[in-house]
Amino acid sequence: MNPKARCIMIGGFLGAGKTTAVRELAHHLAAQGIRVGLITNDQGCHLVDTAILRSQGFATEEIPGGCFCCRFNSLVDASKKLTASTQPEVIIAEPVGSCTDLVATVTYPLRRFHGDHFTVAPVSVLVDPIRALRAFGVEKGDTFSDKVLYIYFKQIEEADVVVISKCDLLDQERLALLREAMAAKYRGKEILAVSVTMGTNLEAWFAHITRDEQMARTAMDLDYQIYAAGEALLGWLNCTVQVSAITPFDADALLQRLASEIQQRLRSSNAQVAHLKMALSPDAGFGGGIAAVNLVSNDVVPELSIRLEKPVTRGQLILNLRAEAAPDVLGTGVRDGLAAAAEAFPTLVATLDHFEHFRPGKPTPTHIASPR
Ligand SMILES: Nc1nc2c(ncn2[C@@H]2O[C@H](COP(=O)(O)OP(=O)(O)OP(=O)(O)O)[C@@H](O)[C@H]2O)c(=O)[nH]1
Ligand SMILES: [Mg+2]
Repeated sequence: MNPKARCIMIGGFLGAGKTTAVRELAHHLAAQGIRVGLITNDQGCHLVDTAILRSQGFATEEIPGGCFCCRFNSLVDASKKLTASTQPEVIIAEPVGSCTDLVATVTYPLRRFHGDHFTVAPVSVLVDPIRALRAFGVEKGDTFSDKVLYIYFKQIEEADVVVISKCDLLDQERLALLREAMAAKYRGKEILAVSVTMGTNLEAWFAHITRDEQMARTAMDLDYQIYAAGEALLGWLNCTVQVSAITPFDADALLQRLASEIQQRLRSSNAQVAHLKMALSPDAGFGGGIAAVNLVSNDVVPELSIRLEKPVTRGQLILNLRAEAAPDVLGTGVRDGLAAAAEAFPTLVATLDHFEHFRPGKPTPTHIASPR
């Protein structure tokens, strides 16, 4: 048996489908009897992704309070913690979706300084196809400002393998146009198109990242001033809400209603949503399971990605919102949206618990190294 754990990094912009893919890959490996450990990451704390992955029964460590590059030592510590608890043969790590320069600041130092403990897989960067059609100028529609798009395009540039996710959302013609635009900007780059929810083309991608090693290459040029300015345009909000009711309520319906209420308010404030995600876990005594809802842009209907399908009387809701907007705008949208949604459920009491909203700080990586 190989004593080294394989570290698989699945990156990509906010809402690209990383957690959904991590979940699927983890199940795929577990089904073959391979021990898996997961690591989530965020600028704040109280993460929907962690709640979702833990609800699937996977050993999951989270690194809050900064991206992997700025919290490199925490990433190594989290991996060691997983090793001590579950001895995973594969560790799948999901970096925060506003992070780039992962190869120079994370995978290269991981190989160089911790190569005795880890092998490093090619880095995948997931790309939401609807967002990409707009960002690459193939189709018209809402997108982010140039400095945010700078991060978006740099993420794709540093990918070992670019993965167009959610390909079920496009017909062949639009997918071909997107591939053409991407291939023109990133010549020679390996581009796959997959759908995790439909199970399309996953085998080739999973085989690549579970078998091959990351190839050494020169570091990507990155202007940290523009990167920091792009991150600073994003508003971040993480909160937890205690919900309880005398009359049992439908958790799925509550999440959908809340997402719509917040969406309406953000839209009227011109906030460009990158990802609004929520998870509701019923308190112990009501069985396992979790409900989750996602919204990845202003002009789609919120998607109930995990259904609970049973009435709840008490539980904890985690809400994570990232948008191009001032944090105060997000704060008002969430507070007012929560009050409006709660009113629609008789006897429901929703109490805000943890609440943080901010703009991500300037990225200051632990290691800045030149991969060779
Ligand atoms: N149609 C479709 N939707 C998908 C697919 N994969 C993921 N999604 C949806 O995309 C949304 C975002 O998915 P996540 O996996 O949470 O995205 P993420 O990249 O982890 O998001 P952040 O961690 O916030 O950056 C959810 O509504 C998912 O259900 C897919 O293959 N097809
Ligand atoms: Mg995620």
